[in-house]
Amino acid sequence: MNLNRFFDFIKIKKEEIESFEEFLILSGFGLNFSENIVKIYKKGGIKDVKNYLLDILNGSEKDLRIDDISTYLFTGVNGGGKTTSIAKLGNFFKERGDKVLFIQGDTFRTGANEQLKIWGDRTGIEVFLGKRGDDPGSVIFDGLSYAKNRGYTKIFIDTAGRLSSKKNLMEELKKIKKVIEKNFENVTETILVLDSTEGENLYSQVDKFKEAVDITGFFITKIDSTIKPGIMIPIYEKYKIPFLYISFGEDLKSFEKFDKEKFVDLIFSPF
Ligand SMILES: Nc1nc2c(ncn2[C@@H]2O[C@H](COP(=O)(O)OP(=O)(O)OP(=O)(O)O)[C@@H](O)[C@H]2O)c(=O)[nH]1
Ligand SMILES: [Mg+2]
Repeated sequence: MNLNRFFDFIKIKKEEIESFEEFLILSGFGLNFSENIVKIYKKGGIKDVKNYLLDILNGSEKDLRIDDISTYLFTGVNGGGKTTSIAKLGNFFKERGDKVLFIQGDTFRTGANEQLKIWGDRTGIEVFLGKRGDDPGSVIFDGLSYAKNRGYTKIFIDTAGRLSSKKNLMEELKKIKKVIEKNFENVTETILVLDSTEGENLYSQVDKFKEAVDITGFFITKIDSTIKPGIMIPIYEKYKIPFLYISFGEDLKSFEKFDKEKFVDLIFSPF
């Protein structure tokens, strides 16, 4: 469906209600949610729809928590954008003058160390690496000890991408968080990266990751590559886990704080 056409339709043509519903479903809202929105649209038009969505998103904006020594644990499925998001946020703090360290807890994937190292070189951020095949918990333990001894204040911990259906990998993640919290301060934020191109798969991802490690915030990625941004709204309605950031490209600057008004506008804008 051509979204520009939908945009004309916003200027109200009643007979196009059906394509409005189709647009909503294609935008990731899901069937029930879309039907409900259509009802609201019929009563009051697009302005009411936007207000309805904004109401649902009450409380969805969250500032990243900052402690004296902050540790940010990034989790998510394979290829969702964990490492890139760490690079972006780390670079933001580095430019602000903070002492930033990246720790590579992905000891599994070939090239994981090299990839984080490249981001480290590009941003001037130090990277703590283990060896491929090492236990991720012990690499992270060593990395955090290293950080503590050298006065790092913003520590980003990367983890291997894992399918949420793989029970042993979810157990590994649990263990990683336990190792950190037993030996150091509590993790400041446990962030789940939500690849917005994943659509309805995101439900089972959130279910499994939050069960394993109690997610404190989402980092939305690839909003530039999806036609389904709407999914984030029922996701918030269901889980009430706030959104920290949203990213819209591969380079270091392509991200910003999540803003619910901007987000709702984005859903209803042509691209
Ligand atoms: N278009 C677009 N691409 C993105 C965005 N964020 C990340 N990517 C790309 O997505 C791909 C995967 O990103 P990574 O950061 O390597 O993902 P990951 O979750 O660390 O992947 P694994 O460690 O293999 O699980 C890369 O090609 C990134 O450049 C985004 O916001 N928009
Ligand atoms: Mg990665």
